Amino acid sequence: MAEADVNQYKGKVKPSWCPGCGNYSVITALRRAMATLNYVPDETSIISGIGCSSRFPFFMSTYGFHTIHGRALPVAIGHKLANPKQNVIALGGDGDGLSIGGNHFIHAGRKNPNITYIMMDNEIYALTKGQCSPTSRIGTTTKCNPYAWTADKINPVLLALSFNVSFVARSYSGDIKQLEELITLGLQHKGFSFIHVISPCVQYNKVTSFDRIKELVNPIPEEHSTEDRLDAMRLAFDNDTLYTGLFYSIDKPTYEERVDKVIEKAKATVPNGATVEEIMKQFT
Ligand SMILES: Cc1ncc(C[n+]2csc(CCOP(=O)(O)OP(=O)(O)O)c2C)c(N)n1
Ligand code: SF4
Ligand SMILES: [Mg+2]
Repeated sequence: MAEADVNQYKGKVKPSWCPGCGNYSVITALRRAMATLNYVPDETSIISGIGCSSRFPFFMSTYGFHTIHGRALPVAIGHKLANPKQNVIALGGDGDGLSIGGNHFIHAGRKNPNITYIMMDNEIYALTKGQCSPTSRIGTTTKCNPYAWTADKINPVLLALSFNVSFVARSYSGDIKQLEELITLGLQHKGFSFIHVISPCVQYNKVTSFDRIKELVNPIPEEHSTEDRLDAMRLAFDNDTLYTGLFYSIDKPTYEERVDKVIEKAKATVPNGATVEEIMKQFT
């Protein structure tokens, strides 16, 4: 089948991120991945929280939902359950997904809904002009923390691996080709696919710049088995190297499959046309 036209995914609103923002690479890579997989805009929903990165749905021609801060994942999961044929992509920033939405990230991963989650990590709250986030490095100074940030950073890849997310990858905005490949794989994965993207903010985070990240990134060694969770954790744990590529990918039942099984079981015990009272009798 011929590859779809990438331009069909462009929304009516042009991206309004600052020139040089890492998020431009993410939107380009996602549109290309969707074209490769022949995604139909009407059959795709992009659901975000709040933040610079979360403005994303406005810039796409798909269905979109710009929810509230930290709530992209529960809305995306509900949407997928109600409409399982829809391609559902949740996305947002490090603040959105690890501060206020941190709880949802953990519980979404455990359930394994068949959705993709892209976290654009600039190690800062950018929309609100530069407060430190859960991925800011200890000692970071910003206008809001003029002396030093005092907490250790969260490692999103290690966190996802700790609760057995079924697909875990990392890339960065300076490598669109790799980003596109990983997003394509993530979209094809059956289950929760988490793609952590180091996506520098050129305005409010001078520490995590493209140049600095370029020095730290390295592809995951070829001998790594993507079914080996412990080895994936060891690679993610390395603080001197930011490994990029596919850390982990396994097959396990999705949330929709698990819920369907429960519905089937319940239906089998209830005669057709039973009243609520008759159903309740089973439990008394
Ligand atoms: C309930 C709630 N709390 C706080 C805010 C303020 N707020 C908006 S965006 C944001 C953080 C954005 O950081 P991140 O999610 O990393 O996105 P970025 O702008 O860096 O892409 C905060 C704290 C809000 N909009 N709603
Ligand atoms: S403030 Fe930072 S994250 Fe927001 S659009 Fe500008 S460069 Fe991107
Ligand atoms: Mg951020």
